[in-house]
Amino acid sequence: MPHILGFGDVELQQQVILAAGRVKLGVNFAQRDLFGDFVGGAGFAADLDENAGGHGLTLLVELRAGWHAGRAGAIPCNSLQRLPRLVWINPPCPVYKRACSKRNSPMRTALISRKTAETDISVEVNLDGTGQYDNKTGVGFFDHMLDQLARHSLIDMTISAKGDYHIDDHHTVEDTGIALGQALTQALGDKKGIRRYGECHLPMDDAQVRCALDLSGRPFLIWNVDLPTPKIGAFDTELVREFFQALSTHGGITLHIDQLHGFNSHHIAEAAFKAVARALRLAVETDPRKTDAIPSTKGAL
Ligand SMILES: [Mn+2]
Repeated sequence: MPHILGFGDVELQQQVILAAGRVKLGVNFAQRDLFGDFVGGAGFAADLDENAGGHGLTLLVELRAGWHAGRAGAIPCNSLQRLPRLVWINPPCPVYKRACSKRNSPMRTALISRKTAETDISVEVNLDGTGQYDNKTGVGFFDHMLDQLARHSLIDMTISAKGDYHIDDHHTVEDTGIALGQALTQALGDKKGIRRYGECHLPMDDAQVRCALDLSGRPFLIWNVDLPTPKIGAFDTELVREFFQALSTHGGITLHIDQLHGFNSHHIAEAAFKAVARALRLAVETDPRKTDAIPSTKGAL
């Protein structure tokens, strides 16, 4: 299936169906073929997830055109390219996790839609991607940095944001960090089999920035970086720290970023994003020596 939508929460399934207004769902929790009478509308076709077995709460819906489900239900979608391959609308329920753990390679993807009075943001990630990106936040230098983050983490990233630019770029940058952190948290799920830790010393011309991070679930930012100019083009340099603070908090990341050298603000900021990207790449990757366990003696992260 080229484009699928996964969710494991009956209440949300009903929201999607009501909002779409095009499909009917017959649910019988005791039967394996409980989704047999899911009737496709103009844009929908449905299939039973064969891996769900008798659990009955995992449904994969193939989206053929026009719609995908966001947090508030189904919303119009511009093109097939914008459709997520897999969406977890909310953190997977235990039954959904059980169903996923049966797969040979569970999809580590997420979509977050976050709307406030200040910003309207959607973030899609695929941790097992190739570093493809399409980032449009309305803040030019920030897009350049997000592109670096995707390219060098190999996490596919599609971010679209609209913010209250008439004030400044602060809310847009901070809230994008929040949404991206939430997406990482959701895509990582229970963190089974990941390496957990990552680090990188990244040079860029005059700048060298070191990142050491732990996907610990315990947010903590160490920010030992001095950007010598208040602006990079039109961008307020203090927002770099704001972004990483939000990413750390909502991604549950112990995130240490230290500048070792550098006098050019653009180079220092870019080296920071690239260092975090390379460290993230290591940390989210599967450890082939221990694929079946959560990397903690506590048994949870
Ligand atoms: Mn650059």
